[in-house]
Amino acid sequence: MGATHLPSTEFDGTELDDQLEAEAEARQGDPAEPMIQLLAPDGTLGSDPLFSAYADRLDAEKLRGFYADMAKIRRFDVESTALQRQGQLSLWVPLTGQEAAQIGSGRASQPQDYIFPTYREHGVALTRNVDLAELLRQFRGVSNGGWNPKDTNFHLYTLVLAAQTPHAVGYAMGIQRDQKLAAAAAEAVPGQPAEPKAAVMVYFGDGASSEGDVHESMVFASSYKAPVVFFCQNNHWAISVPSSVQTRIPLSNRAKGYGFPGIRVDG
Ligand SMILES: Cc1ncc(C[n+]2csc(CCOP(=O)(O)OP(=O)(O)O)c2C)c(N)n1
Repeated sequence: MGATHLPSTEFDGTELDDQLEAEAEARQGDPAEPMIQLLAPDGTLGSDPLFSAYADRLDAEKLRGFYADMAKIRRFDVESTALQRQGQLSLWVPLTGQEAAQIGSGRASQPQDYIFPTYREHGVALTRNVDLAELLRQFRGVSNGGWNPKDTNFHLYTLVLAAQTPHAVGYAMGIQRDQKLAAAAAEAVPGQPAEPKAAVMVYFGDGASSEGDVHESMVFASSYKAPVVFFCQNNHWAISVPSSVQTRIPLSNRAKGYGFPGIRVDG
């Protein structure tokens, strides 16, 4: 897959990832399970037995880079909202308050990974080097607006709630099959470098979590052990419906029912 020009991201596959999976599995299922929160609202740095190890690997320059991305995308978001109010854009979907979740997760993705966004992942788009002007063209309704997903491995926005989740799982199952073929080919030709492992990340909202598409996707992902991360951004509202109506338990607890790890993070 393409996107080799993307900046190398912050984490690569290490033994920490295996630890993370085991820890996440041990933690889930408890309704009193606290959120993972490294930074308190007053800016105090807390600690977490597992996740602090990831934070410790980020030096000051990388942390400043995260902050710069968050500031940049906030500025872009404010300007885009103004453009919508001026009638220049037919629609704008703000990301205010979701900057950290988006920049953090986007910067954790690898260039070979493939991202399926909703319509609100402008911060993730920034981390994947999508031309932000293209986002504006799409929301202006320019008929040839949009970007070529192959350039950045960042899919076009999907406005039909949850429709991207089965696409993402299908894509992940495709990666799984390609990698099996590549591994067999590499075995046949000694010395051939192995393809880097790739995964899919799919975003959706708390409201979309009630759609059948999400349920079906999670069943398929689990049954086939597809390399996919379901990234639910719970901003507490689906237009006028509060998240308390979508679920009686923390959404991350649902993962256990499907048979894969789920963690709840303060975004
Ligand atoms: C299949 C479908 N049903 C309804 C809508 C109308 N709609 C647009 S956004 C939205 C709420 C989505 O809430 P959530 O999934 O929490 O995401 P958020 O917009 O809060 O990021 C709805 C119902 C839609 N776009 N697609």
